[in-house]
Amino acid sequence: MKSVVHAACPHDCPDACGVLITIEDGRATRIQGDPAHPVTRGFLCAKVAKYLDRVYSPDRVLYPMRRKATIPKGPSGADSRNPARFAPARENFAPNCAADAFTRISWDEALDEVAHRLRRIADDIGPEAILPYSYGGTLGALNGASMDRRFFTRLGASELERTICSSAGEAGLESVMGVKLGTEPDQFIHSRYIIVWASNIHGNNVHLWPYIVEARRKGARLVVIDPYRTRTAACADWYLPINPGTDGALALAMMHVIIGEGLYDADYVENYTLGFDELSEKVKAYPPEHAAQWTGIAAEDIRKLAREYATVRPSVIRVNYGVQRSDGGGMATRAIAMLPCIIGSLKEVGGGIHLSTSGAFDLNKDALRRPDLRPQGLKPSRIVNMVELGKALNTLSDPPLKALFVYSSNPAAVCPNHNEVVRGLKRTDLFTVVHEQFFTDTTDYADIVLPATTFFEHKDLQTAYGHYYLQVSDQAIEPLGECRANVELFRALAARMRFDDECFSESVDEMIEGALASTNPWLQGITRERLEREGQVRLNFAASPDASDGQTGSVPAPFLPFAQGNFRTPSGKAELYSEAMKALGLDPVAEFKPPSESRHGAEKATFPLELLARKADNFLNSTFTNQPSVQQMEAVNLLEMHSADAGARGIADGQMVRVFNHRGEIFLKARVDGSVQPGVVSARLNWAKLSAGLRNINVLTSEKLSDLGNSATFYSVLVDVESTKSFP
Ligand SMILES: Nc1nc2c(c(=O)[nH]1)N[C@H]1C(S)=C(S)[C@@H](COP(=O)(O)OP(=O)(O)OC[C@H]3O[C@@H](n4cnc5c(=O)[nH]c(N)nc54)[C@H](O)[C@@H]3O)O[C@H]1N2
Ligand SMILES: Nc1nc2c(c(=O)[nH]1)N[C@H]1C(S)=C(S)[C@@H](COP(=O)(O)OP(=O)(O)OC[C@H]3O[C@@H](n4cnc5c(=O)[nH]c(N)nc54)[C@H](O)[C@@H]3O)O[C@H]1N2
Ligand code: SF4
Ligand SMILES: [Mo]
Repeated sequence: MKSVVHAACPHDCPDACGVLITIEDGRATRIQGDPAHPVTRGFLCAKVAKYLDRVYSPDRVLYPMRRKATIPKGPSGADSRNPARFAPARENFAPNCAADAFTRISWDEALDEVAHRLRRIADDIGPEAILPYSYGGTLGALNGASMDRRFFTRLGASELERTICSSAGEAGLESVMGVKLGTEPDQFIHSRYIIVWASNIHGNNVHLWPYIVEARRKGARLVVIDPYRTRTAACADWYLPINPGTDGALALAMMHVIIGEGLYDADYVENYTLGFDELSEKVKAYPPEHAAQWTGIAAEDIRKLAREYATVRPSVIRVNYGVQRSDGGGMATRAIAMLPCIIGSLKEVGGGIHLSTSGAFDLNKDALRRPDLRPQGLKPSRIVNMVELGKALNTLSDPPLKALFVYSSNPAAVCPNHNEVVRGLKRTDLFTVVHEQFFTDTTDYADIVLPATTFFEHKDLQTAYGHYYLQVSDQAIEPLGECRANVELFRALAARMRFDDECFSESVDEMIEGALASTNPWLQGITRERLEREGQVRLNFAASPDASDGQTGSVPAPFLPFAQGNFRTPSGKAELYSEAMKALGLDPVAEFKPPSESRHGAEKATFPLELLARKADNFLNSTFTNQPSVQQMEAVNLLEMHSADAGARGIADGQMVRVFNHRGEIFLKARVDGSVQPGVVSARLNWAKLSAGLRNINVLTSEKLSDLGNSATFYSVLVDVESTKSFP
């Protein structure tokens, strides 16, 4: 029997694609992009197009496992033979050797043991000795954050501050606009000037590209601002390589020009912004000549960029999270978010700014997460920042962490200061549970490994952060082996812990309905049944009185939420001056300070080169890195560097190098190909156990938090490089 199921890709990606899965006799035989999804348009990225290989991989975790008493924590068996070296890994890499460290147990045994250990830790030391750790494995509304939150809240565990990705930028954007809304992808067709700012469109947001292509066919110009020459930069009309972490200076200098030359929209500024006078005063300190020293972009180019951006209309900014992975990333995003406010492009179809659209999906999160389950009488729970996992595992006291429960995340690969994370994970007195699809870097440190479903194997509700379509993702196949979805795992654990609150027995459909029961008008008329019937439904912007969106026939009118102000800030205006920023001890307008770990920063004397510890175009953070068919598409274990820096160190293309700083060292192969400027080197995220010495790029990155939002600073790292012949 053959059938086709509509699902939605739950990976941490703005595109949130509609997916069609063909099922024959209970087995998935084909995956394709849903042609009916207006943004997916029938195609998938290269990695998810190969998803059958992932679902049916021989390397899946299929059963609960317990570490063998004789096997110490850490990569073991064949893994420690230094699997990958510089070759794509398949012949050397046998992830299931990791499985040799474990013995298969039943779900009953696993649940009993986990419940027993957690209960004992909670009773003897206190529930705050337990830390859940999850992030972007699935962005499904249910499996991402519902039953798990209920469980840990009811338990009184320490709370994880989930800010490893985007919170600095979000805080920066929200400080100006009050909400995360962005230019809808199809409006890009109407743009005539497109600035792609710290955004790797071909790698991380590929479904925006067709709209940009269409705009360019009609004459739009594409400008890319990125320290790394991405594929998008390579095909831009104008590529501006910027020094990492200096975007705040560029944005302030652009506003210097726009305001100084009277290119701003006086009417929009007058009616819908707050603090224009203070901003005008502030930007006087940022003439292009000044910004040029930091950014590495010539003053004349900054002037030209500012003038073109303000006058070639509509102009739009696709800013992404690359800007905010540095010390001053929140402030930089704040400054960039001011640009469309002063030129008034938020009222134009094809104008505005797009960082994220996630603020539009105002699901009933409390219904999903149930913060009210926290036992009465407990003090507010301790908050542990996920970026600082190493520090937390090694130094927290009162109480120290005694149990770590990891799901939907691979902290032993993605967390900064990897050596410290690993030191903590190796603690023999730490009880670690990992719920996973694969034997990752993190399962190498687990006491108990539990098998997790892929999105083919469970149902969920899917929002997006790059468009405005909500979807139900249907279950396509039965779970493989004994895999369980996050929702089912925490439901079962709650029962084992004898949490008898009714919400632990809510069905998946009831949970979806609970999430949709929101007072937000944009969700009006969107029911579970309708989502199941239609696959994807655009948010109901017509129902909102404050958006200038009226449904005209069957064609939705363009969504221009800020055309007449309506910012969700305290003042209701775009806040170019912000009391909230002032209260945080930050400049209430905006300012630029070089990241401390940069060539202009306080730590400039430590190491000479700035490292971009970037994502890989064909992986998704550390996901997909172990999949042979995906590995074939990605060059791994490379250090990209400029010929000037390579030459000065006697390094030739293809040679082995040691990359190091005070936190650690890794061994990579030099590639001297012009993707970075002098003074900058770049390497990509991968599994540690697929890299020489079993260490990945995060041995070099810092736990330092950003200025806003307590986010990570993966792109503010100083290192040095030397050629080497010996490596571990
Ligand atoms: N293929 C693929 N897709 C992904 C991911 C992946 O790993 N692989 N990850 C997903 C996730 S979790 C996220 S958060 C999104 C993120 O997607 P993006 O926001 O696009 O994130 P990044 O790749 O971190 O950064 C984007 C670009 O910013 C550049 N950049 C770095 N520092 C600076 C700087 O200081 N200034 C400027 N102007 N540019 C800078 C980088 O070189 C990069 O090309 O993508 C998602 N999609
Ligand atoms: N050097 C460097 N480090 C980075 C970044 C960078 O750009 N450079 N990017 C950072 C960013 S932006 C982010 S968002 C983080 C991402 O950090 P993570 O969210 O940890 O991302 P992934 O590496 O994709 O790991 C997700 C894991 O969840 C598993 N998984 C998938 N679905 C499910 C599920 O339904 N249930 C369970 N239990 N598990 C599941 C996958 O198999 C995978 O191993 O990494 C950060 N780390
Ligand atoms: S990872 Fe992104 S582009 Fe690829 S299928 Fe999923 S949502 Fe679409
Ligand atoms: Mo992310």
